[in-house]
Amino acid sequence: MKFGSVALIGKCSVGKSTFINQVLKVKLSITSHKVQTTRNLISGIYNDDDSQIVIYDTPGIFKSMNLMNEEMFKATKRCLSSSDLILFIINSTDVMNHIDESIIKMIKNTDVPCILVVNKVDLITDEKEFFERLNEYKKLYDFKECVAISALFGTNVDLLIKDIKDMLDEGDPIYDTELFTNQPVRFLVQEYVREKVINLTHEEIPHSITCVVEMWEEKENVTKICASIICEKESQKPILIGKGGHMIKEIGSEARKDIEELLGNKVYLELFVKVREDWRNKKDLLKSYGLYTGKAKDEDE
Ligand SMILES: Nc1nc2c(ncn2[C@@H]2O[C@H](COP(=O)(O)OP(=O)(O)O)[C@@H](O)[C@H]2O)c(=O)[nH]1
Ligand SMILES: [Mg+2]
Repeated sequence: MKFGSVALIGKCSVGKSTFINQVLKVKLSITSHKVQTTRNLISGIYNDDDSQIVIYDTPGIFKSMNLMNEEMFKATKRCLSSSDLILFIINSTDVMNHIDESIIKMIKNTDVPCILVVNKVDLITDEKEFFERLNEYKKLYDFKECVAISALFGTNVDLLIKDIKDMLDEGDPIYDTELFTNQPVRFLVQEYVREKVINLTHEEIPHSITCVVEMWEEKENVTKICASIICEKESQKPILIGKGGHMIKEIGSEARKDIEELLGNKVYLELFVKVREDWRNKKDLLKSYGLYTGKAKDEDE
């Protein structure tokens, strides 16, 4: 039996969350074409007959550093050094830039072996150019392995899993093999709502909100959930509610479909919008939203 943990790292939108969902065959990590969707370290658990692999989807690296982003960055660093294997995911059509270079630096700072995963191979049009771009990465670091996949379509994902298993040590599972995550269901529900907001709104809204489940009640044949969408300015409230409540209704009905699929039960979802001024810079609020661990303080400073 193989057991180990694997951390995913890579620029925004390379397909880390799509990969974890493809491996687990469930929607664990929310995805969007907009940058900076993943905020927490999300761990998924892959189980098969001869292995258990804990996969961490990291939030990655950011340009702007508010308190929330700083926390996410530190959590990412901790996660990389404490895992057994790192998957550095790149997009086959991207050109290497300074963010990739800083990621490679982070990888070098750990003693953890790393596989270079080239995602979105379905988008390659010019192979020669592709191999040239790939060489730029390979020059900077001696990756244990390089695997080309399409996380969206599932191409070569099984091959990659096999490579991962080959590189992990023998060990017994530590989680129940029926589980696909150690995240509470409540967290997933909050994330589903947040995904709908990200996909339905524009500009600063996607980054300025978070979602909190306030009430959860199991009734006969239906799960009743009340949740708040927290925004950071009074002016964002009418955007989230929309004309005649149109936006909040659409967010709610889209999220409800996903939650029903997750729970396998009928769901009644009620959403509210609340304003918490500048919440992304307030430690207490970040803590209560599960976005601040406080651990970072003692290590890196
Ligand atoms: N064409 C294509 N698109 C992909 C693939 N993997 C992910 N995407 C898309 O890329 C976008 C970003 O994916 P996401 O998983 O959120 O990226 P993350 O920021 O690295 O977690 C989404 O719109 C995905 O549907 C792939 O293999 N092929
Ligand atoms: Mg993501």
